Amino acid sequence: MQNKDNKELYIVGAPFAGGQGKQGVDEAPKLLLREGLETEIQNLGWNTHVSHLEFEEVKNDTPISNMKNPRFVSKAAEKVYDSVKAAAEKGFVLTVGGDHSIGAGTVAGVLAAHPEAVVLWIDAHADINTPAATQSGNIHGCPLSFPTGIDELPEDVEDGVFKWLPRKSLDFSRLAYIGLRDADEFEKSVIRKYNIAAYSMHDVDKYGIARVVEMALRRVNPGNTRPIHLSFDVDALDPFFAPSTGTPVRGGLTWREGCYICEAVAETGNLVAMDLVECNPHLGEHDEHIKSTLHSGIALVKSALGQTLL
Ligand SMILES: [Mn+2]
Repeated sequence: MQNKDNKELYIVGAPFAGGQGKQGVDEAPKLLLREGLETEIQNLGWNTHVSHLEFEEVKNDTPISNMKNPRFVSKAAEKVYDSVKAAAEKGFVLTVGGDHSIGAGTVAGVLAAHPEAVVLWIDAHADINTPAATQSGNIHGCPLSFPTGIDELPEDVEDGVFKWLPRKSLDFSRLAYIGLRDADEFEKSVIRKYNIAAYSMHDVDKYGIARVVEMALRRVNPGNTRPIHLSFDVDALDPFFAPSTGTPVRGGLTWREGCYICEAVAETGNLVAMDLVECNPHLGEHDEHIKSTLHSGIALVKSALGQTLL
């Protein structure tokens, strides 16, 4: 359980772009801070501590299974894991990406500090492809395959790629999705096979966002006893509100629906960690697109950290 008097908040900047093919997503942490992220958090009563990770390129990083940049991503996610674990033992940890491949590290890191934690994955995509099943080869579509243990990488995997990551630390009964609208056939089969709590945009349309959040939390955290890790991919929002992102998909959450999810999770009193990923300031047609994406991200973080409308 979260110690509610602990107002120490660790911002881990994870400027990593190697989990997908588009440059620019690595510039988001610095830009979000420049747009006032830290000050806004301080204004909500948190004591902030900021660190920025650095990731070393890996030479001759040939594919393993279908994964592109496997050694680079594995090393980066391990670095994220170490920082997130250390921070989560001391207070709230906000990891700012970077692409969503760092989620392998944040989920494992939060679970190392809070073994009972549940994960809410807010995303247009399910990000649970395996190294063999991924069509694109981009590991930002695979992070959940590792902590759930379905990745099927052999024990003696080349260069120990993702060997550092504790497998099966995340039980499927403790993972919930909200906002899905672009899961591929393999991911749909995984969701069905393991009976994962998955709420697509169809469910948001049908039940409304309040009931969806309530149902998701009831499925993975009945009794509200477990700590919560909220991993928010900005592409969960409709591209109208977050156009500057690598894999935008129409028909997403509105600004208010996104903020509502964060507010409702904050209200549980059990949120211990959040990721904000996939803001890419190189994408978008003009400056307004970039600004609105960054400000959507900041609004989500504030909503998760205690800001209320009244
Ligand atoms: Mn994602």
